[in-house]
Amino acid sequence: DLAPLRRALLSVSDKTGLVTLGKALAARGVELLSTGGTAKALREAGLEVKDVAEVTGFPEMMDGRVKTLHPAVHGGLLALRDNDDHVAAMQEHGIAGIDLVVVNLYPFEQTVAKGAQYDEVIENIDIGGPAMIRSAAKNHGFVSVVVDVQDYDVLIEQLEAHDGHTTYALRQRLAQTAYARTAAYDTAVSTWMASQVGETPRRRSFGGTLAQTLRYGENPHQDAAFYLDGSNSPGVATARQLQGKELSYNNINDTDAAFELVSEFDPAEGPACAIIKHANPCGVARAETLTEAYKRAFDCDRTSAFGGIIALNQPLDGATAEEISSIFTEVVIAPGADAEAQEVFAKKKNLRLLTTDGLADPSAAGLAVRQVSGGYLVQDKDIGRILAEDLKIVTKRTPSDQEMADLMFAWTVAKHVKSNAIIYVKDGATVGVGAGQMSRVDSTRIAARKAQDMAEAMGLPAPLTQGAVVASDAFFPFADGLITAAEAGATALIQPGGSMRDDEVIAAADEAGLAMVFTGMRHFRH
Ligand code: 93A
Repeated sequence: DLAPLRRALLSVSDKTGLVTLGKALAARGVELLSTGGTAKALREAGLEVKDVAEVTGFPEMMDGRVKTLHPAVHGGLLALRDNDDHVAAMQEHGIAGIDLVVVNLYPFEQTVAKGAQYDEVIENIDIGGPAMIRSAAKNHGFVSVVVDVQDYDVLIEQLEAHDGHTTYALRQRLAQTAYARTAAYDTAVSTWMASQVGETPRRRSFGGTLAQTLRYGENPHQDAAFYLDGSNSPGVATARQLQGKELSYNNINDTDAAFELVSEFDPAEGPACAIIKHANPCGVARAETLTEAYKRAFDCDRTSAFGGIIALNQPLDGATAEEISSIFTEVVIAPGADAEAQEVFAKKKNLRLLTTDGLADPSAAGLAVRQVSGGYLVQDKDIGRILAEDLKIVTKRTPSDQEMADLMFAWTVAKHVKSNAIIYVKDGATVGVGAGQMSRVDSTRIAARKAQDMAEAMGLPAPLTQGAVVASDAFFPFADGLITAAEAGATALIQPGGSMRDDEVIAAADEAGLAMVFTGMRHFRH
């Protein structure tokens, strides 16, 4: 770790906590440098402060637009203290190192929020502040940067605990916070400017990199673009497209849903296939071979699978490609495709084939962002996972081993189906999916009804829901949903539990001879 802090540059618009911090620094013998208003506030509290103007040799000018933008400041922030050339340059040009920067920016967001005129908003775009923050954060090996009044206490505590210096871990964390602040600040500026000039998907910044402007959005009258967030995990954003037309907005959305779902199934445990339509699975299956997995997924709902998006958890082979080619499919995504498969698909010019380097990691933490009018909702990604030993058997009957395996499979699929989600599963394949209904009993009915339709279309003696298990993404509020599932032929159920009427639901399950397990975890998806 470093020598104790010697010089700090304080330049803050929000003066909250400034004097306390200044006193704590001065008490440790740290020299204070400041810009106009900040220096004034510190002097009024009796502290000794050097003006940045004295350091730069230039007065603050142009209404303060140019105060700290000078090599004497940025050299002092950016110089690598252990680099001989950098140290020589500091000596040659009379630059002294700055070990700590405390900056909070012109109140741009507040100025917009109070409805200020255009010129006032422009004057509140801070340039020198973000520049110092970014310089100090880049050089976090040597420099501490504080952009949040909330972090003053942590800084003071560390200086006391570590003899006047900061730890690398703290400087690194502060640097990350600093870049998050400047990114958010620039986003606020660009969002406001977009409101002035009219925003379009390709012009507005979302904190990502524009990867592609799309032909249109969810509908042809909507303009659209695809942004990358810089994370480099296998998925639709990083996949290679081997053939086919350009991906559309809906293709990208559905391909993402398909690939995230199929990635839940470890290839070491066998092939799996998911078919997606309108962001919901219309068939998911595991089997001995990839071709079989595809066929069984297809058999869940052949009608909906037409024009679907297919994701595989293993490289596409020729036989599976042949099978897929028999109907119209929009996109196939898989962790690879062999030469034979590519040859088969080459005949289907419009079919888009995407390959990835492996699967997505379903346990990788991350954030999920959704827009609402006037803001964003941000939450952790749903990486909740239930193991068989976490389940609570609540009925008289215990699920058989086959039922238990199917219950786990159904529960995994349920996480990827829009609420209210009801999934019927038999022998490792979905046989009925009820998605996106406002009432759980409707989802239960729709899934059974579709299985009935499939049985008729395929000439089966009975729908595949006979003897199937059922997963429900949230608890059954009443017994009616469960009774509907039992009438469709379900033998076992998995659901979170936790309803006021759990007793009624359990009694109905016992009466129908069903086995039921509670997960204690919900998987809403909207
Ligand atoms: O107008 S600026 O973009 N030009 C600068 O060189 C500069 N240096 C610091 N704004 C600049 N600042 C900002 O001034 C800081 O980010 C801080 O928000 C504010 C502090 O000014 P004062 O100390 O005069 O209150």
